[in-house]
Order: sequence, then structure tokens, then C-alpha cells
Amino acid sequence: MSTALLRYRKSVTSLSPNEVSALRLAISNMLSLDDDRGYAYWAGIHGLPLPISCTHGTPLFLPWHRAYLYYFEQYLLDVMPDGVAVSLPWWDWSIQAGVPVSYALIDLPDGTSNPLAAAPVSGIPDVQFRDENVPKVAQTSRTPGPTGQGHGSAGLPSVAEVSAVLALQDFADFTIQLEDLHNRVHVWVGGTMSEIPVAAFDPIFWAHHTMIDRVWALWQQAHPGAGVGSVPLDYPLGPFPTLNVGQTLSITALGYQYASATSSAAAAT
Ligand SMILES: [Cu+2]
Repeated sequence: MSTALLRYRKSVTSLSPNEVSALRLAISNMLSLDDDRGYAYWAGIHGLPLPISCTHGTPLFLPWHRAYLYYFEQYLLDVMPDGVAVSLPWWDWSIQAGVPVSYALIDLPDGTSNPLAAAPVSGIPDVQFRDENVPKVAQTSRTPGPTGQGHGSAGLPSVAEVSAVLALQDFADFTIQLEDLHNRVHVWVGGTMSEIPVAAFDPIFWAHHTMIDRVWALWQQAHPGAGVGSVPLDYPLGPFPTLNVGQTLSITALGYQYASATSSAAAAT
């Protein structure tokens, strides 16, 4: 396979202004669709509205979310004008210890609101908020935690913590510990991100999970043939129509690659 055909996912901080604009356009376009190509539909697959499809706390955590990001990215591409590229960027919270500016900015210079800062939470019946014990909100919000060193588990995971996870040999250990770091980021961002049933409505969710997927890809590179432990490769990843666990193992087979970066995770491998 020619690597020239692979779509490159980049760090949020290395996107050009045009790439940030393209990402904003793609998210806006998805937000404007209220069918199953739209943002609310894809955000809703993760949690509410029911059924809740994401898998957490199991060895399916990484394969399921890789398939989820893959489909979401396909729909981002689908809503772009011909010839305009877009891909999911990652937020490396171990280096960029705060919500990236391109996601934090509330209003854009042209006076429109930044589609990466917040999104409507829609399509969820009131009764489902109640049953899942999630505060009913119409729009996503964040309450970021402390930045800088010395906050322990209340702070974002450090470069050393990411390196330690990447050094683990066994998939079961790796996925459990990576999921723990992942949980801390959800809690750190706070607000909508800290409520798993609605977390995927926050646009930063995708940049966070792209980082998690990237750490898995780096781990796979560092531990060739490590696989996914006891998970059967033919296990279907619902509700995605065409992907099973085995089909998520090669990101190049899925058509993308992570750009190399001078970062914690890259330096560790
Ligand atoms: Cu998550």
C-alpha cells in the first residue's frame, strides 16, 4: 500500500490555520445535518440517546473507539467540499496542558461562534437524562481542572505517565492503564465531558479520543504482534456495520496514519 494514499492525523497544535478552518467547517456541516450523517447522531451513538453503545472497562475499549473515530472521520470527509481534506487531530494533553486554543476560543474573529468550543446536546428524551442520572443540558460546557505540575490525579496525565503505559508489554495491562489516563482527562475537562452518556457531544471528545487511539497505535508499533489479548478477532463492533475487532488492528488498513510528532508518546518509543 502506498503511504501517499494514507490520511494523516496531526496534532491539534501543528494544524495550519487552513486546516483548523477545514475542521471547523466539517464539524459545522455535520452539526447542520439532523439525519444519520449528522453530528448529533454520531455523538449519540456513544451514549444517549439509548442504546448506549460505547464500551468502557473492557478489552473492547480501544477497538470500539477506533471504529467509532473511523466512522466519524468518514462522515467529516463526506460533508466537505470536493478536494478539501480533513482529518481528526489529536490533543496531546501530556504536553498541551490545557484545552487547545482552537477549541477554547468562544468566538471566531469573524464574529461567529467556534464550533469546536461547544455543541448542542440534542435528540435525547428527558426521561433518558433522568434515568441515567445525567443533568439535562441543551449545550455542552467545560470546567477545566488545574494545569501545571503537582496536582496528581486531579491534573492531566504527564509525559512520564504516558511513557510508563507505553512500556507495558501486555495488552490487558496496557488497555486498563490507558483507559485510566483517559478517564482522568474526561474528569479534568469537566462539564459535559465528565458525563460519559453525553461526553461525545463536546467537540473536544474527538481530539481526546484521537490521542488515545494514537497512543494505542504507538504501543502497537513498539510491541509488534502484541494483539488484543483474549478478545476474539471476529467480535463485531456494533453498531458499526462492517468492522470487527480484527479489522481495527491496522490503522493503515483503515486508511490513516499518525503524523510523527515531537511529543511525549513519540519520544517514548
Ligand atoms: Cu472517552
